[in-house]
Amino acid sequence: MKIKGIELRRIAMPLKAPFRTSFGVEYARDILLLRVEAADSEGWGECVAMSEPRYNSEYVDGAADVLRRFLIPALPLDVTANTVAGALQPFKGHHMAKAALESAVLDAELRASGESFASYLGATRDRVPSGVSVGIMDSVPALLDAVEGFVAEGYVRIKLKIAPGSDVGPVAAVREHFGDDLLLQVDANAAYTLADSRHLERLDAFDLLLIEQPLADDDLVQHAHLARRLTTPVCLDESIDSAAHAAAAISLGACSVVNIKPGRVGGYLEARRIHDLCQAHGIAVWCGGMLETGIGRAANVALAALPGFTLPGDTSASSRYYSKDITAPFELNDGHLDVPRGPGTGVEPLPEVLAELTASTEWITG
Ligand code: NPQ
Ligand code: MG
Repeated sequence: MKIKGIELRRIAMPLKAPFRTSFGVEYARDILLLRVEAADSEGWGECVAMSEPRYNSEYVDGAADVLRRFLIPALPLDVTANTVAGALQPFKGHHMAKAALESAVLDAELRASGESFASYLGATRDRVPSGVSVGIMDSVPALLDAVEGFVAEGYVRIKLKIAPGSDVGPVAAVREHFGDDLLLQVDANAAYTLADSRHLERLDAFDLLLIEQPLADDDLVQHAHLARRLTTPVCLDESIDSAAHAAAAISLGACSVVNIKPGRVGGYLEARRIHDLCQAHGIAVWCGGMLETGIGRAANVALAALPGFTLPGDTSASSRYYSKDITAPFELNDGHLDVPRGPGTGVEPLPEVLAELTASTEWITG
């Protein structure tokens, strides 16, 4: 596929409500979109980096910079999605920037051939169960209200963000209020240390599906120690940057579940390799989320339809975060999202909405 040029577009998406985690609170999303213009198709990719490097080391200005200075110029003029990662390999890190570029190329390629992301990746289902991530709230009543609303909407699994000082209490209250049938899990975003093991053991009383990323990103060995002490399964998010990290974590016994985020691992092709590896080792996977617009969400839903994704993902409806999405909104249907089946991601930005939210655009030719 011959590439004519690539557009970098920054959009500002206000969040419906502030989203608080152990690393901070977000009020809006500052998102970098890529549009690859090829000879006879175009493709879109979404960069999931945050505006500040709080979730991981990437941030959106940094992603735009590395894309324009190094990654885009390194692409051969004639490229296929399969060869993108190899062409970008001389440049270390920057997985979210690389993932956005590979996704846009893959979208353009699949649109040209008429195949969907779902079909290309090997999806085996036509809808996926939808979970929701609930931010840290100011009070337990506010948290119960929020969870009540999501349960009423049909979300099949609730994930509570936790942090030291806001963990056992809120989790106990939610379990008590909603009963034993609620699928419930927690995400600490690396806020604890191994010295908190005894405290984290208290979460074992609440029959959680898993505890996500309790310890620091590079604490693989410490996660293995913690996993041996908890009955709650340990799931890794930030620690898993690649299939190689996943293999190391599995081999160490650092986790029994993996949260797969295509941005974090450098793209949908690496995401699929992690899926395959985990499936071969009996490690459950689920699809994480980074508050994507409809562009990133569509591709995530396609990935989540692969057979090894045996737990509900953070693949929520568009309305979880946004009153107006840039694509036709993803909507819950009996707690599920339909897997798009059109060419590429199967969704396109709505031109008027996109124009309204655009802060800047930049056109880059090889
Ligand atoms: C996680 N996501 O699983 C992340 C973390 C996260 C859905 O819980 C702005 C942009 C705010 C990305 C907050 C969910 C964010 C963000 C949290 C990602 O760890
Ligand atoms: Mg997480």
